[in-house]
Amino acid sequence: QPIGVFDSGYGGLTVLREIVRALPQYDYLYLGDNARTPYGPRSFETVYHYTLECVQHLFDQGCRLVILACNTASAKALRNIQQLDLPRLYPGAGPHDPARRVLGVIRPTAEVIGTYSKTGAVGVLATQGTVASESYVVEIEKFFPGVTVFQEACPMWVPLVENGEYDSPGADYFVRQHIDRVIAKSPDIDTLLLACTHYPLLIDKIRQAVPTATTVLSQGQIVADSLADYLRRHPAIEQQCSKTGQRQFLTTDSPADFDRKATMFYGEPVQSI
Ligand code: DGN
Repeated sequence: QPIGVFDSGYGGLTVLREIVRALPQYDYLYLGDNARTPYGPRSFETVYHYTLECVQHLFDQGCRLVILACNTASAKALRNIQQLDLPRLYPGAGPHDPARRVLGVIRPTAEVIGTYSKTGAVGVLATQGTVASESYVVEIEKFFPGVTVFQEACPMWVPLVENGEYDSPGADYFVRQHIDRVIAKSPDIDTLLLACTHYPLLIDKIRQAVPTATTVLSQGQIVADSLADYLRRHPAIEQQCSKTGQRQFLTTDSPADFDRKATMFYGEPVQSI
C-alpha cells in the first residue's frame, strides 16, 4: 500500500518532496484538501472534521500509514484521530495491530529542535491555528524542558505563497514584519522553526531578515528522517508499504488548477488523478 500524505492544500508537497528524496523506494499517495483550504484560521472542530474525512479517504484508497504533513491538522486533529477515531472506526487496530497508523509533523520536530539551539530560546513561526493550539510549546517542553518557545503567527505568509508572491516586495515587507516581531520577543532567539508547510518557499527572504547567526529550520528534512526511523523501528508497518517508486496526487478541488500550482511546492511537474 502507498504511504498516504495529507495536507490542507499544496503545502504538504514541500514535506513530501523531502520524504521522497530520503525514501524514494516507497509508493506515495498525496491528498490536498484544496477545496477547503486554508485550515490555518479555522476552528478546532472544523479542522478535526475535515482532516478525519481526508484520512479516511486515504485509508479507503488502500493506505495504511498516513502522514499529516500539515501543522494545523497535526495540531488540531492528530491526537483525537489517534486516540479516539482509529480505535472506534477500526476496532481491530490496537497498539499491537499495525493495521492503520496516522503520524504528524509536530512531534518529530519537537524531538530535535532543542539540539539546534545554544541559547535555549527558539522561535516558532506558524499559522494562527497552530500558534493558538500551543502544540509546539507543549511538545518541545516534553523533550527540552530548558528551552523557551516564542511563537509568532504569520497569517499573511500563506496567501503570499499561494498567490505566487513569495519573491515580491510585498513578501519582503511581511517577512520582515513578523521576523522583527518574533525577535523582539527575545534577543536570545538563535533558532527559528518554520512550522508551516508554506514557509520554506520564503526561506531566502527569511534568512535575509534574521541576524546572521540565527539558524532557520524547515521541517521537511526533519520529518523525512523521522519517518525513516519510524519505519526502521516498526518492521510490520514497513512491510505493508509497497515499493515501486510510484507517486500519485489527489485533490478535493480541480485537478488542472492543482497541477499548475503544485509544481511550485513540489519542485517538479505534478499530474493529479
Ligand atoms: N498546511 C498548513 C500548515 O502547515 O499549517 C498551512 C496552510 C493552511 O492551511 N493555512
